[in-house]
Parts: sequence; C-alpha cells; structure tokens
Amino acid sequence: MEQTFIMIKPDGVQRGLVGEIIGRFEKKGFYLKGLKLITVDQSFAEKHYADLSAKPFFNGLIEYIISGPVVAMIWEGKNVVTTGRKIIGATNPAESAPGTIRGDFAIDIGRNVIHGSDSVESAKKEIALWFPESPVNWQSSVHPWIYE
Ligand code: DAT
Ligand code: MG
Repeated sequence: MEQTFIMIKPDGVQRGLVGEIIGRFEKKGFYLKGLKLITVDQSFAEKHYADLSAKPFFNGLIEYIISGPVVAMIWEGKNVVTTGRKIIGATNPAESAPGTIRGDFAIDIGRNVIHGSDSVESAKKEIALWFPESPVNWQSSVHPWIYE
C-alpha cells in the first residue's frame, strides 16, 4: 500500500504537538509503519531539502530543521500522500485552512510544524533517506473496519 514520509519539525516537538499530530493520522485510519525521534546534521538536512537548495530561504530552513530533535515517521494507507498533505495544510500557515495541522498550530511559514512528502516518488526517496534500516513489518487488525 502507499506510504508517505511525515516529519514533525523541531518547533512541533518543542511545543508538545507530537501526540496531537500522531493522533490525527491515527484517527484518520492510516497505519504507523516507522517512527523515531532524531536530531539531524546539516548535510543530512541539505540532502532532504536538496530540491530547494537554490531558494533564498534555504539556509534558514536548514538551520531550523537541525535546531532540535524531529519526529520522523512512515504512514501507510490508500492515497496517504495526497490526503496527508491535506491533513497538514498549505505550506504558508497564513493560507492553511482551519482544521489542518498548520492551520490550527502555526503562524509563520518558517515555523510550520510539519513536513509531508509531496508525491509518491518523493515519499519513496525520503523514506529511503530517513529509514535506511529495514522497516518493522506489521499489519493492523482493524483493516476491514477501515477499508471496504
Ligand atoms: P512544503 O513543506 O509544504 O512541502 P516546500 O517543499 O515548498 O513546502 O518548502 C519546504 C519548506 O520550506 C516549507 O515547509 C517552509 C519553507 N518554505 C517554503 N517556501 C518558503 C518561503 N517562500 N519562505 C520561507 N520559507 C519557505
Ligand atoms: Mg515539500
């Protein structure tokens, strides 16, 4: 089934939003397939955001991501990449709808609490980067109560 990479950024961890955010993905019905609290270094953060290296905000973005521990996760489910982005909300919290994570918990674009892969292809790349170890293999027993 489809998987996405979700990361709670350092501000989300510092502000105690980890449980709230995990709860939203869990309650939706997605399955948690990877989870770790880690602090990443500059070269790792630059790899994760390599596509944005020419942007004027790149250095600030890297500093922010390495400023404290983050929660890296793999979530699985039908259309989880697209639906995950909807749960997260627009990049700029000023434009994120209420009810989304960024809409409910963030104000500035440079402190927008959470990352989510933007396509199935980038999800695969990001999961390989963040979870090089073999993933835990488990199946949820509630599957037939979520999928018809
Ligand atoms: P997203 O995180 O919604 O996928 P993105 O991949 O375009 O957005 O950018 C990655 C992060 O970089 C984003 O979460 C916040 C920051 N960012 C994006 N655009 C920015 C801008 N115009 N000014 C400052 N930071 C920005
Ligand atoms: Mg992105």
